Amino acid sequence: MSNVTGLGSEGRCLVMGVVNVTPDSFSDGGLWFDESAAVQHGLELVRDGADIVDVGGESTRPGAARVSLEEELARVVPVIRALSGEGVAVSVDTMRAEVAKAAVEAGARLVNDVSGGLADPAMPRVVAATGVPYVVMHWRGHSHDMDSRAVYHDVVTEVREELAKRVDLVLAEGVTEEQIVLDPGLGFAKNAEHSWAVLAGIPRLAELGYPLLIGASRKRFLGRLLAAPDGTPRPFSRSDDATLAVTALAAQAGAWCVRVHEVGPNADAVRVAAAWKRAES
Ligand code: PMM
Repeated sequence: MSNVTGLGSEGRCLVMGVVNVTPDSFSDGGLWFDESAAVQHGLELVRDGADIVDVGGESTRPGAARVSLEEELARVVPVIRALSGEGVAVSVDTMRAEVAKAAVEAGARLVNDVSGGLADPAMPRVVAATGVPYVVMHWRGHSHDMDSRAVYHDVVTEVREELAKRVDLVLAEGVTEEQIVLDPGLGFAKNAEHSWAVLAGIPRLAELGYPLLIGASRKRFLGRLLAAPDGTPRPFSRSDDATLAVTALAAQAGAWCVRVHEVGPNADAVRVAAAWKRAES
């Protein structure tokens, strides 16, 4: 899928490394909260093989409260400006149109909106005006109560239908087909069973005709799978190998990009998947 504006496919699944400039994100909250630490971490992710660095200033961990617009801008814009200045392809992880606009002005080359335009109705129009790729994620509501929305009859069908509706809406607001990347939103209003079903459903989601981004890294459904015999979930700090397995399988299933915290091994995994696929053809 090399049709996404300005970001080629390199003949393999791309790797998006995560820099959360937050005090409270699920797995790395507080680690890169300082501006220069965040920039250094972003550069390290690129050295490890990241194609894109995703900079976010608002935690979406389950139960998280929102930050103010001013706080979010102050967290992400300087980091995006510095990384972009170093030639890094930066994406901004935000649900706010004003942050997306400021981020693109600071050099961001992709807008990653976990709400798919639902949290801020101005977002699709603003992204349309920028012309940068737009990640439209499946989302049913803010983090404080998203778990209560994890109710489905047939999760893949419903995620697909709800994403298709978002696509119609963002297209109507002026976003072009070439800008759109879809993401099923693992863990967002989805329990572990739903997240596995969504991964198995990648081929059906790909039928929508847009590149797919998959964000499994360190999520709760991996910790649940790897729980101790007494049922205690595996901590996120020890679920990177499971993330890697998802990356290899998602790449094999046709994902356009994976969003991960630990870039190096995942960058290797997507190369393995690409070599395997090349050998098949
Ligand atoms: N997950 C998180 C944050 N942003 N963006 C996209 N497109 N897809 C995701 O799955 C996603 C995201 C939450 O993870 P983190 O708090 O560990 O970064």
